[in-house]
Amino acid sequence: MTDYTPRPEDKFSFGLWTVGWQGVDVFGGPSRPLLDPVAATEKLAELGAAAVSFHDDDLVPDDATRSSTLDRFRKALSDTGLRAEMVTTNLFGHPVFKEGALTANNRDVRRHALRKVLRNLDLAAELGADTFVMWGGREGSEHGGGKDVRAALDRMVEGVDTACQYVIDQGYDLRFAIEPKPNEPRGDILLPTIGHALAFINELEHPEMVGLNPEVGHEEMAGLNFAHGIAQALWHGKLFHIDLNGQHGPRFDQDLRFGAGNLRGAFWAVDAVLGSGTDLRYDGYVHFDYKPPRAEAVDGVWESARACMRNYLILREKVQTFRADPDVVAAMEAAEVGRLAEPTLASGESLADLRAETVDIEELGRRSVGAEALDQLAMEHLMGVR
Ligand SMILES: [Mn+2]
Repeated sequence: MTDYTPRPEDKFSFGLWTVGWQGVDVFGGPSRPLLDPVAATEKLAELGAAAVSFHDDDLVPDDATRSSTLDRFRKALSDTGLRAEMVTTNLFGHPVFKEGALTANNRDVRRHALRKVLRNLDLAAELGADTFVMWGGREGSEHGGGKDVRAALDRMVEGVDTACQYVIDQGYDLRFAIEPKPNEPRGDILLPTIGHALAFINELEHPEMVGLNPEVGHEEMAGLNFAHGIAQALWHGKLFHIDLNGQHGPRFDQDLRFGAGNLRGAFWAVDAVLGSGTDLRYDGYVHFDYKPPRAEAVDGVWESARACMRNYLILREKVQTFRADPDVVAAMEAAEVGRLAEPTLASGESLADLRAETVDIEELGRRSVGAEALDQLAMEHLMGVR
């Protein structure tokens, strides 16, 4: 048992736009004052974060203040010891992107989007970020006939390939991470899930440079299992980054603090991040992308940021205690969980041997699988009675 105080080695990271969200939603204007990115960085450091991330427009919204803001931000990073580990480009806020950015029907818009990405790659490299996230919030449509999906995917490939080639040519040490989302703000967004994005990467010129940045709420909005999704991304070697937050099932993007919403899903998400008992784990930054609820004042913003990290640390302890519990080890054994790692065919075994074997399928049909007993142990760890 610890006091769940975040440490630099926990590698917690926050988007500046998370704590900086002023509460503007479709029904109302800002409920909180503008937060200076430098003040946000200093406060996140005080709370125990190790890094921050940002969209170009969060940090440097205009050219007039760009250079002085960057000077202040670099000093804040150096004073606090925080890193800017991830950078992403806002290709959704300005009305110019209302019909898409890299996949807008209008070619001038696409060219502007690409220029904005290239400029931001220079900034990401200059600040020493490892990861460049691409979330195509406006890449989609509300209509059937208004968007040629095949051509849009061609333009998306062109955009990502161009960015990859630029990184290679400049000698930057950056990887790209695509962030899937099914809808919101567009009625339907391209690359809506982890699976769609994984398949898309295969069509790129440099697939080795491109992975995923899956977000809890985005997968759960589509009714999907986040832990399964990131386990598959890890299996493909594509979990380059992660966005943790909370969501209550398929509805609007709630962006709750991590652990709120689907707590059981959060338990299994942390288990998957830690490798689910295997060596295939995620060791990058534990990045939170959430929105402190609009009803909260500034004190509630910092409480929610603190809670994201605290909930992760509590769940990490719960998962580790669960995996180490001798009753769990026995229940896993009874459920034959480990046996799935055994190939179905023995080494050198012929298909004739396989086909010659007979089993009592009625007996196999009656066997105990023990999954409920195992799951109940997990629930009891999560509920704190074990
Ligand atoms: Mn996100």
